[in-house]
Amino acid sequence: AGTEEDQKFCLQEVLDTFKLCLSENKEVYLEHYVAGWRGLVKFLNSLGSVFGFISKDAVNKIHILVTLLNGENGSQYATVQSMVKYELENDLVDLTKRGSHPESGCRTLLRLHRALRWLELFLERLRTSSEDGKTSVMCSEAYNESLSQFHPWVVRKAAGMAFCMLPGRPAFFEVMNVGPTEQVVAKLGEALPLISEVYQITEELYTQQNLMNLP
Ligand code: 1PZ
Repeated sequence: AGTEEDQKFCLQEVLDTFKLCLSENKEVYLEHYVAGWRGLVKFLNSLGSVFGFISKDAVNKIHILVTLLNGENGSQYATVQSMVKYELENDLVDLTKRGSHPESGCRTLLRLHRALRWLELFLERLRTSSEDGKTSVMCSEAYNESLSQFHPWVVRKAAGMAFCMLPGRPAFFEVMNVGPTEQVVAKLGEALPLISEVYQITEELYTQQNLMNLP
């Protein structure tokens, strides 16, 4: 039997987990945030092994957060808000350079948070693209506008090469596993505001707490 990351992707599932992310008072549940990423990794894996170096990093970060969630102080990690408060109050974050806490929840989540902006930009392009739109172009445009600024040259280069291997829009929509094109577009329209809200809330929290540049 394969691991969870090998199972078949369904966009609906990811949509559902991002729906569950927000509490009534707009806090972000880490458990569901992580589950959302798991779903995305599943999707990436079903696109082929050239994306392995990307999904490997994402899986690694997911595991760091899950370990914290299941650890002895797991209850402090219920939401992104409680995680930030707990780690900052207990000096568990390397703030200016890497030191004794290279795998804090705060810095790990920041990496996924930055990637979430890429996702938002990419999915919005997919949603509004025409039949013959090039996914590789949409993907690299979204990447260049967001995540790339945090990556060294080698990673940007490797990412650019991987993007070229993306399937065309029809095959891409097929892998999303939600039915005909119009339904995929509708689902994307549903998912995007949720992803965007989770992103915005995290962004505001991190900016407020001055955590945007964690090493
Ligand atoms: C559909 C095509 C997927 C394209 C994904 C676009 C993102 C490209 C990112 C390529 C970088 C992967 C290599 C690892 C880089 C890490 O150095 C950085 C920083 O972490 P650090 O080194 O500081 O610990 N990691 C990241 O920036 C997180 C990247 C997560 C990417 C998750 C993508 C999930 C895709 C979902 C597809 C729908």
